[in-house]
Amino acid sequence: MNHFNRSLAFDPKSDTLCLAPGLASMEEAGAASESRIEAIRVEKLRIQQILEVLRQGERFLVCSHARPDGDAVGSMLAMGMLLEQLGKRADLVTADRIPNTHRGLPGAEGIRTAPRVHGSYDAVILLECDGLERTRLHGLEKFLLVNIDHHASGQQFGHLNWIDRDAASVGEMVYRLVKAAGGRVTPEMATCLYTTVLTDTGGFCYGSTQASTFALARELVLAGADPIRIAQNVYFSSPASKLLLLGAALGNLKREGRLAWLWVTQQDMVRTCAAEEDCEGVVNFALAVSGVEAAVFLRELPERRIRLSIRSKGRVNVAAIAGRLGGGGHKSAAGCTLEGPLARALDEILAQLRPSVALLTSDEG
Ligand SMILES: [Mn+2]
Repeated sequence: MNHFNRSLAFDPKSDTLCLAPGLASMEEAGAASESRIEAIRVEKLRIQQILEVLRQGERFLVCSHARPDGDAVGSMLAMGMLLEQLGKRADLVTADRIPNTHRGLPGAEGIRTAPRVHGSYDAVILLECDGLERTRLHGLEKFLLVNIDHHASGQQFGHLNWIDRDAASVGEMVYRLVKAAGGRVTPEMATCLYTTVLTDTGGFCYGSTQASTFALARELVLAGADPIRIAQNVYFSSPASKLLLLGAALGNLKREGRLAWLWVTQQDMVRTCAAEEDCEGVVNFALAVSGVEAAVFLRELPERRIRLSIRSKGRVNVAAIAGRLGGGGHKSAAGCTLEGPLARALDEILAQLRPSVALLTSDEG
């Protein structure tokens, strides 16, 4: 039995009572329940429309954002496997190489890295992109675009758009697509999809972690994903350069009330022989400080611009803040790129964050 399919498990009465205890009146409860029913209706429609595109076409391009993370790589691979099961041809392309951590995923060797897309496709499946430019791939504009995303900053930029901001990962959405298509979740596919959930929830710590996330994890483990091997691969397989870089960043840790930040210079990157992917997760060490509600990791890029990773424990909407600075992301995990030098970028982000944390009342949370 599939414990995960939310539309099958949906019961309007129990849903209203369990998920919306703070509602003031029956009218509000009714409205919440109606919007939920509407959301499920739209999702069913989107899934059917996407499956129709997949069934009608022959050749597909599957891509995700530049600097691909676990969700990008895992959901691309699973989508490729679904297309293969449907008897279709799928090319998997990203602008940047697959990080070491995820290079061992089943089928990862088949992902091509290229700045431009050639060839003809019946559709392009874009996973985890809140805009075409996130792919940093050229040549996509002319194709039929299918956009599958779960970012708070998700945009209706495709011809077909399926955006579920409550999904723990885009991999979770691909899983729903596989089930709706009557596809088989193979051990290889389960491994890829479990990786998307584990990495996008930071090990079931944040993001959209909820009961259905564990139901999905359970389904994937039953389908053959090995949770211990995947966790070891994600958390205990770091190159030494990553930990040396973390040391440099921790040496720069600063705290101001509910804010904390740390940074690395380009010189730190060179000295520790760190790659871009070694910066992944560094920001969480600033967020780990007790009482801190929002944290920033700043990294000086080779051309002096500054890359920012912004995180919150859930009470500060960092997607909105990143959005104002030209970036985007999720409510509690977002990013943007600012002009240097480092001190100027730090001033700019602190000017945005200070009023947000000042709004938090001390008795809350
Ligand atoms: Mn994601």
